[in-house]
Amino acid sequence: MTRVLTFGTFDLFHIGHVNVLLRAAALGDHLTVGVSSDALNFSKKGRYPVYREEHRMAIVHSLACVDEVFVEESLELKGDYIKEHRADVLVMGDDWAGRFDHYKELCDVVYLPRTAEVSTTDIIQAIREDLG
Ligand code: C2G
Repeated sequence: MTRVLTFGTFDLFHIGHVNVLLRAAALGDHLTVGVSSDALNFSKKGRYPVYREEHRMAIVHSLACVDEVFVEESLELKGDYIKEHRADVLVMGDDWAGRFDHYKELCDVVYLPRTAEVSTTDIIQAIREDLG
């Protein structure tokens, strides 16, 4: 059984998120998703996600291709998460290409191409412009 692990915020869940999760799931038999905490997002981006972490986790967990979810508390803990979840493959979008190559000691590391022309930031911007 091949266990796949991926991470993300998955705020304002959109088609790019669906695509990366379906492709991650297709690389193995079991998909675990680390959903980044509200606090981690605040420390990285200086703002909280629109949807709070319990809701983002519930949305991701509701997908048929996702077997397990947990809260990603820190970007630096990926090695621990890989071991804890016994991951054979770490999957990340190619916006992170090269950044996690050092985990190749622990498991395979695969970067998948992002879906073009959709992002949470653009959705927020479009809503602001429509309503502003
Ligand atoms: N994604 C994608 N195509 C898009 C947008 C996002 O393939 N158009 C992918 C990203 O590459 C990532 C996943 O969807 O693999 C989640 O994206 P984000 O929610 O933006 O996650 P991010 O904030 O980059 O994750 O340890 C990583 C952190 O959890 C941060």
